[in-house]
Amino acid sequence: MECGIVGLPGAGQTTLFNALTAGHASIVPGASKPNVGVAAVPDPRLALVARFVDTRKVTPATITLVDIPGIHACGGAA
Ligand SMILES: Nc1nc2c(ncn2[C@@H]2O[C@H](COP(=O)(O)OP(=O)(O)OP(=O)(O)O)[C@@H](O)[C@H]2O)c(=O)[nH]1
Ligand SMILES: [Mg+2]
Repeated sequence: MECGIVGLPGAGQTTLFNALTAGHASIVPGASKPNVGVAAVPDPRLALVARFVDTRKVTPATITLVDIPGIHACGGAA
């Protein structure tokens, strides 16, 4: 699954991105390029299921996050 983090400039998208991905993307105002990272999705049920299902590999779920540079608000309705 891929998920975009969208918000107004300076709203905190990159801060949230770093927190979720344990990343170190630069906190620079007015960034022009998106950051892409992967966040683990911990699920305590996975280990329990793996005990009962015969499998060679157990792979936790992940989610790909895209930190989108701040989008300026549009003007009001015409
Ligand atoms: N007080 C407070 N400050 C925050 C919070 N989240 C982010 N900041 C601060 O707000 C500033 C901008 O944070 P960024 O994460 O770079 O914001 P951004 O939305 O990615 O900014 P752009 O990519 O330039 O649009 C930084 O100085 C952060 O430390 C929050 O939840 N509370
Ligand atoms: Mg940012």
